[in-house]
Amino acid sequence: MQKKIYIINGPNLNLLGSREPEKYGKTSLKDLESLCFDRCKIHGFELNFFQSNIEGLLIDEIHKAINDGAGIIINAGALTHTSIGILDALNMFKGPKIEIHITNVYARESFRHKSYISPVASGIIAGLGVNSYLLAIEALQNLIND
Ligand code: CA2
Repeated sequence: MQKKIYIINGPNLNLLGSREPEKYGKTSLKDLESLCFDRCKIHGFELNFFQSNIEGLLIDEIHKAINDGAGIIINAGALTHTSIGILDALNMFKGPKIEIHITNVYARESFRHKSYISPVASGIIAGLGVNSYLLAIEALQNLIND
């Protein structure tokens, strides 16, 4: 059976490609999903790609990953900097989990320098545009299959 990975996207990332392209790039979330699907296919991963603006739905998705996920890639958006609920849910997931950001959060406002997720992440990728997602899939491939 194929190993399933979860890519979980938080608030406002549904707007990808349509607003602030100088910051977040021109790729839409739909196009990003399809790029991720193609990359997962190469590595033999089944992909569950999810976005929500609602914190509880993101936590529900992490719970699904606890049941059947081999790895998690999460861009929790602004909730990265505030959510103990997401931290607690991620902490219960025992497999590899990669925190990602499109922008370099450390080059931005100081409130973006704090992440509740980083202490439980296997690794962090930030500032590489939507390529952060593809690099995280590569990282999971190493962490899961090696
Ligand atoms: O750089 C990232 O990936 C962030 O997680 C994006 C969040 C921000 O709050 C984090 O500090 C860093 C914001 C997501 C907003 O997404 C948009 C996408 C396109 C247009 C407008 C917003």
